[in-house]
Amino acid sequence: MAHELPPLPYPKNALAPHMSAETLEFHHDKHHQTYIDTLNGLIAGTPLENSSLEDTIRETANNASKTAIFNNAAQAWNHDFFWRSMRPNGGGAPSANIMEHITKGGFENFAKFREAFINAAKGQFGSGWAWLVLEGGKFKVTTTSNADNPIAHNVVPLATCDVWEHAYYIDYRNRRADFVTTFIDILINWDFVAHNLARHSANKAA
Ligand code: MN3
Repeated sequence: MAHELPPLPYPKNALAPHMSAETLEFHHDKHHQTYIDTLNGLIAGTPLENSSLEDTIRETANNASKTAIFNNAAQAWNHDFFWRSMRPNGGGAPSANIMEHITKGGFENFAKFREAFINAAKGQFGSGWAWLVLEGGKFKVTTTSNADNPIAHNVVPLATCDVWEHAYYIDYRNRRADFVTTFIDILINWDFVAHNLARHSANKAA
């Protein structure tokens, strides 16, 4: 079964003006679609043809002969996760449960966490992703380069912000700092973070 482009979880104009319909048209319909199409071409007729994206990522990570498959599978997965990491009227203060995880993760308060996320996203040199992850049971802010993602490192992703230039160039030009600040203040979907946290806890208990 070939992979298919998952639809956006909201209409294309739902995040405007913070992320325009034009950005989503290019980023979802063209960039994300291309990763899916390229991946399907690379795995056609191979044993990976029927694997989930997550399994494909785990099976091809750190395998130099499978770099192209890894890159396209990880980018396909990362983008779907990124769309769901945002929502219309997102941002704001997270729930008490998430706040507790933030302070347990060693962040003094929400402002310090916010600053750490913005600095990490700003500091990722070149293309990549900024992540909120659960590592060793604790919230942590990390970045990855190019297509790399936490799944390849057995870390639990909770939310991500795409910091490839194509994610912000139409709306913010070169101003990555403004884009990532908008992401954490206005776009992030804290319910999705809570959902990923609950899913991880349920898996661990099972
Ligand atoms: Mn992208």
